[in-house]
Amino acid sequence: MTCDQFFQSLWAQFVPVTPQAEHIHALLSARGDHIHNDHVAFRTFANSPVDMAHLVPMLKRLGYRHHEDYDFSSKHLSASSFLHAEDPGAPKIFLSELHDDRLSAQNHARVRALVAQIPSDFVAGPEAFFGALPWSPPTFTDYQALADESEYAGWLAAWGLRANHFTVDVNRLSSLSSIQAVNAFLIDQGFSLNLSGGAIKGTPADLLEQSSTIADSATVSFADGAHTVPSCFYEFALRHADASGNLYPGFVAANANKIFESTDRRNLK
Ligand code: OOG
Ligand code: NI
Repeated sequence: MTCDQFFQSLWAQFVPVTPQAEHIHALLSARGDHIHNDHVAFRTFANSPVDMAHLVPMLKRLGYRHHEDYDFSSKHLSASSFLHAEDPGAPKIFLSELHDDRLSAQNHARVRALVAQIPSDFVAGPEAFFGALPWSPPTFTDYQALADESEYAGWLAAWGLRANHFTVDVNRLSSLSSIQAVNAFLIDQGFSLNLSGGAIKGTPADLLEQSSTIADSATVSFADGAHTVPSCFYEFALRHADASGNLYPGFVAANANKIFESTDRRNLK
């Protein structure tokens, strides 16, 4: 699988549960813009057959190398970023994992019951990121109990490994040149922004300014019936040049900490 095919497949799984993404694309295209993807993000469970240690070799196979690590202790998450080793224009990848052993005993047990179902060879290729749920769907009660303590845990139990957002590379837009302008455009078009920590995450001094929409909602088949829950969202990133004139390639933990909340149920439209 080539890197292009990988992102095409991710997009094909993302759009049906994130109709706003196609809508935003159409609106920007109509203004003459070409959309480039800055990055995608994946979520997973630590200490499992789908943990970062199992997934990173698949990213390497696609040509990626590890860049940096990030820590989100209040959310019991850790994460790493990956850059393409040869193609600086390729999308970046943000991969995080939940340390469920730091949740309550009940929710730790709920996660372990899901993890126990994952075939040991589930991660055999980059297809592992294509949204096939590695466990049977949880009950809605378990989903809610997980999400009450960790929105991330609930989301991951329901959705599995898939691109939870794509990101418009604002540096490469021609019709909008600041995050302020992007946000004004989105609000004008009726989209809801994730306002956690403010509509704009980061400053020029951080070398990365970001904003994101509130996730769409979609119907998930839980073990005991279908329910509408937050699905996936869209992000916008403007990168600034560092002292040597290179665009900052990493992520900013304080920004990311707020972007995670784009899929919180309290924001459900
Ligand atoms: C990832 C949140 C972090 C960024 O650009 O900092 C992020 C997630 O929601 O899984 O996307
Ligand atoms: Ni992101």
